[in-house]
Amino acid sequence: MTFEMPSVLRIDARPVLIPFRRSVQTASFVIPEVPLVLIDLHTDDGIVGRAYVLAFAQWVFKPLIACIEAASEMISGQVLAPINVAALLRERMLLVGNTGITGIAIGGIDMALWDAVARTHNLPLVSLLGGKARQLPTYNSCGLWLKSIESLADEASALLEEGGFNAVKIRLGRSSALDDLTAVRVVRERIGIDCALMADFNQSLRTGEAIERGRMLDKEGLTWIEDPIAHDNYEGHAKIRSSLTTPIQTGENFYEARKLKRAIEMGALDFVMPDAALIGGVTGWMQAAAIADAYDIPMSSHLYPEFSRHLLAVTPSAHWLEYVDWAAPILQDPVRVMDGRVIATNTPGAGLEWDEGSISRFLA
Ligand code: SMN
Ligand code: MG
Repeated sequence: MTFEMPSVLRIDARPVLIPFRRSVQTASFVIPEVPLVLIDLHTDDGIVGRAYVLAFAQWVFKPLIACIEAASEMISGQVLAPINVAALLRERMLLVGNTGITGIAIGGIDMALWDAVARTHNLPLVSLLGGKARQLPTYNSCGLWLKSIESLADEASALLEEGGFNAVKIRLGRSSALDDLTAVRVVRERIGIDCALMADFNQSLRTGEAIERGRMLDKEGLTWIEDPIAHDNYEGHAKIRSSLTTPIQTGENFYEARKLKRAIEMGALDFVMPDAALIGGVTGWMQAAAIADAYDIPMSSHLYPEFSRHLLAVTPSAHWLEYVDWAAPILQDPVRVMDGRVIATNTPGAGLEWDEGSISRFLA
């Protein structure tokens, strides 16, 4: 018996703007509503691979969709082979660059390609990748934004209750370092010592300041300090890391696995948390997972819980899954968290089925 893979016909991209339950406010950016671009990759045997990407801001819709549509023309007629198609796209976009909007487009298309391959073989993505679904430790990242300190304790309790979580992430980088310390203590007092507490500065500090603030926080039992300074300042990360005992987490801005290797070699991080889209989709994630494994670096996910539940299950040094519910309103079967754990779906693909009724309401 022979098997012939289908070919790519075209990619459709649609913008949606979904309200947040708690809108994103960090020390370096604000996102008032969730701007997603939905990707439908059609094959010539009728299978549709699906993924969405976060556009970060509404103005990004136009150039991102233009980029996905250009990519659609570049790969139309190609056999459904994500590794080869991703290489082709990278080659065609080499001179423009593979970061930023083009990087998001390449990653999103790669995810949709893998979803289509898994659907073609009638397998959940985790099985296609050779793994088995398992319960993944998950933290709730849907709140504790840079808001008034008075609201944090109650919000922390609410976040834990939402899915039986025992881990949450707080955002830091207030103008006063003491206020950050107070915010962490207020949340810790409420959640107790047995709950994991992650802290994200969203790249808002300079190296010296990060060392000072890091030292103030070093005895607070944080699981990690994330992105204290500009994401590509590896020298600075290394200095901070050697001055603190709290592990340094970074990587949500890595646009290819090679950046991880370089950051590790420069001593910039203890933990890494690639973003499934930015790192280059499933293809880029698997390359990053191999590097993290080789250097024994615990690897968590950034956003995209729908794909990440499959990917972390085949990541040798898997650490934490970041849970956000931002795409839930447009999905027929949103990610389910039970006892603070998430498990890969057992339907074909990554488990994304659009709720077309809600999509028509949120179409931008
Ligand atoms: C973050 C990144 C991008 C959008 C929203 C929030 C944040 C995280 O850095 O790690 O969740
Ligand atoms: Mg972050």
